[in-house]
Amino acid sequence: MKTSFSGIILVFLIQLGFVLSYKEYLFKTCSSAGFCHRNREFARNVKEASHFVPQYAIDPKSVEVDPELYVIKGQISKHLAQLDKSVQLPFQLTLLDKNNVRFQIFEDRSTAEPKNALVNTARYNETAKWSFKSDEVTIEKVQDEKVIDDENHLSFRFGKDGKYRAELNYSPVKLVIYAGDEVQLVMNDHNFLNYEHFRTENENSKHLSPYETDFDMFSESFKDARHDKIPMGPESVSSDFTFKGFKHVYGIPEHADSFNLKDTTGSDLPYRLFNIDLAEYVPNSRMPMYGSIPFLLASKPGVSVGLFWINSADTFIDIDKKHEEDTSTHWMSENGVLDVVLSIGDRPEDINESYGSLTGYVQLPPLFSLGYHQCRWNYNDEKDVLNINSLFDEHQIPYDVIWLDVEYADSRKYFTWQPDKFPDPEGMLKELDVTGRNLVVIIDPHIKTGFVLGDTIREKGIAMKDSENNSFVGQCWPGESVWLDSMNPGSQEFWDKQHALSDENTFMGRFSTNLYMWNDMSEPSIFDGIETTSPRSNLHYGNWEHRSVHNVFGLTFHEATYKALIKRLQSTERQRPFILTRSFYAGSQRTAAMWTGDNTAKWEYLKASIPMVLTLGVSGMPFAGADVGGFFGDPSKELLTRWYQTGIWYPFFRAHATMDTKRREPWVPGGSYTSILRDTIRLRYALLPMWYTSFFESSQTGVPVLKPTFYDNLNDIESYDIEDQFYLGNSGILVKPVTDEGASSTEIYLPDEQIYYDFTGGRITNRSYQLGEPGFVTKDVSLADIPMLLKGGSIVAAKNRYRRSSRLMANDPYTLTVALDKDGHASGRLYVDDGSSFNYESGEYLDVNFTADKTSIASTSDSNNAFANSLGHIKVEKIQILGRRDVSDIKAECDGETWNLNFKTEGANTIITNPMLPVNKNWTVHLQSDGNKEPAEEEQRPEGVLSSGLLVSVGVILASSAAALKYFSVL
Ligand code: NBV
Repeated sequence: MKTSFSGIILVFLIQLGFVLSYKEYLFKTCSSAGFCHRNREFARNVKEASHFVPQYAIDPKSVEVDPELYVIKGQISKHLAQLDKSVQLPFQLTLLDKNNVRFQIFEDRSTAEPKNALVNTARYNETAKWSFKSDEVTIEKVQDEKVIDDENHLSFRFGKDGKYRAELNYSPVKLVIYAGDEVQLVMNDHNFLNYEHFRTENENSKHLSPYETDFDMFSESFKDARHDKIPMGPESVSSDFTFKGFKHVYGIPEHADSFNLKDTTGSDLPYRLFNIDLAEYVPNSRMPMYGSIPFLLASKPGVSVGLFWINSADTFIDIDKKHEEDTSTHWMSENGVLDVVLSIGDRPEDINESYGSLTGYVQLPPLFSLGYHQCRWNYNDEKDVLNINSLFDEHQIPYDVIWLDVEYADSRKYFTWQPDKFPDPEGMLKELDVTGRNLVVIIDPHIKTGFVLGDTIREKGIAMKDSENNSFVGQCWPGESVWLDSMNPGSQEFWDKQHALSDENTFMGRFSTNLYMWNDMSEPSIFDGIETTSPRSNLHYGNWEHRSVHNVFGLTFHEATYKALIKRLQSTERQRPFILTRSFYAGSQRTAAMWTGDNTAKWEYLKASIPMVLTLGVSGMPFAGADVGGFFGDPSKELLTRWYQTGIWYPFFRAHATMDTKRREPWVPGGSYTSILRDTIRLRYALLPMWYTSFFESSQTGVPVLKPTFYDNLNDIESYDIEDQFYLGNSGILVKPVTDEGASSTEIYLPDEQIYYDFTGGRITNRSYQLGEPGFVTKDVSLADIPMLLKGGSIVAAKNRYRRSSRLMANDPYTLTVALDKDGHASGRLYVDDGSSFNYESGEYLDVNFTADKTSIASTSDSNNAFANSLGHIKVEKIQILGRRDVSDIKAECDGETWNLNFKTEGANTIITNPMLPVNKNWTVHLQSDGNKEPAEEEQRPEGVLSSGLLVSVGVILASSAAALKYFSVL
């Protein structure tokens, strides 16, 4: 076996710390990517044509609607003017569950003769098979009797009371989605539809339309890819889509860019989706990153629409916002079929639900994985791991997971332990388990050659192959490696075996059920690859070229791991797996969490992490986070503090750092910094009940876990651009992390006229904010402050006792915080299950609804199952009622009994001190008021009007210049 010299040098340099850094010239831009260059040229020529002649038309006679009104099929003729003949492209139009309209255009290439006889000549049509949650998508019956209206188009109604309509125009081909009579979304509005049909190089010139250029159709001019023979010639698919009346579009992660997507016209880099190892990425960029979700959400008051472009090849998306009212987009993929789902609803959540009905909703994570994760490259040995473990206890900081990066494995041969450094991994795991903690280890898809597992992969033929069908060999962390082809069904059995608990498996051992997996480098990242990844001409199972499957490969890898982990235990004992993946695709949310890769310890990366995580959330991938502290470089103490204060709001909360950084565990900065970090991490734990409830909701409906500001304020256009603050699910907690160095104040946007109670750091105060119209309020902040507000109308359940890990909090009591809205009402939800098994799927959980008004607070649940019934010992130990100081008597009523409750007034708030109400029972707390009480002197408002008869207490408030400060009330 040969190891190339350059490969050895590369691995050596990397080990010395000269890690790959982002070099623009390594990556294609639109002008150097053949298919993007050609499609942009095509679009430009079409736009400039004085008389555009449509090339694509549906032959009306070909259109068939099946008698049950489920599937519409037909042929699109692509006219080749020079040859005076047409290529037939079959299409299919279907209505799927939840207002999803799917349009597919195929090409029969069974007689095509490629330059490389080994490649599968069909267009790749299996992206949906990987991406969708099941093979069987529900096809709905359309609502019209008469779908074919005339010779020019067909149309059908769908949605509740037929409020939406899809119309397919035959010539030129256009698919139009209406809400009522108003056009919302048009496919091929600008005639950029382009489907590069198969032709040989010799006949190519006759196949070109006047709008086309033949740039890089049969050979690559991109420097590193010149050997690519492009065996199928040009095969790109593209179309434009116009969002009518929409100025705000979101999604298509992963990019280090703004939340509301930017105009890309005039730039050589439209948003690109191509999974690559972009080490040291730069913020504010349309460069591709580690994962791809070709899903876009557009919202405006009253209507939201979604576009899911089901394609796993290299893809560019141009966004044109230069139109008065509309946003135009142009989607271009290197190959595959044209397969798109357009969805429509009233609100953005409807679109999240529609998209998730196809690709699945986020897995309900095991509760521990919502706790704090401590990682670095590397914790060196067992002693180091256990020392860090006990330092957390010494400093009374909770955490749930410690992580091991590549160095734990013997010569980076995954599924082994360095024998001298990890002589007793099982003992280490058991010790972690005592305090409810877990270990995550890294397992990458590259496996060292000359190592038994690498050799087995080769022998079994389950490696990714090169274009000659030999196991592909490249350089990565262990040196020369092969890559598991997780698209090969034969690889699962091999992978299962490596993850099985058994005496023979020295890696997992027999008891390592608190060992979980981190799948890194799965783009796949290849040191001597092209654009840091696999050559496109490589082959996967089914003889599919890598170019067709590139973006979905990472998903197939972490799914293989998920399936293997599921099988660790007998079905009755199964635990929810936890896997972190770097590479992802639409559908990854079902089986993995992700993080945003190798960021840098600089303020701009901290700032960029918020819109990135929000984008992932609206794109169906809510279990996301960024490396807290920054992967490269050493953060200042202030930056580290602000990063933790932001990081506790990442759905996936992990600190990580590369090997040449200084240690920076939360106790390292020392003094007041450490006590701030302790409080910060404890706040994450206190709010775990709300995180878990938000994840549960997301796992049922696709709603993002971090809710963007505009979601609940669709009539306030300004809120559509807010990307630095968010709500924690439906909890009502509004957070504006501080991401500016030296900040002493911050501006928080209040998107509505609701009361917002100050909830800084999760603590109640005497202060609240209320504006007469949406606008900013200014809040002073010290380094210790995490700016948080609690929206009137919310009830939050928290667990405030310090425990060493989430598992140890299971029996802890709850504190409820009741924040009445301006009309005197509030509600909240608490979801609880065992946090680890799949029993919740068969109804074993507690789902509580809290409601409050001026006279009562009530808890109701109809959960009647063994799990819920076993929670009688878990009590509500405290109820904080914000802004009420007028209560004279409080009684509890539960199980037919009534008794008095102790309470006290603290500033503007009333605290019920020890109600001891069982969390799993229905109960009511009755509040009796003795009328208005005068506020303490220091709580007097300087001015303002009273919003309602309700007691609202406000201390100091600083209103921004812009917003009209209407209510500012104290009683
Ligand atoms: O395994 C080492 C690192 C890991 O720490 C990091 O989180 C990944 O994003 N890995 C990348 C390999 C290369 C880093 C330069």
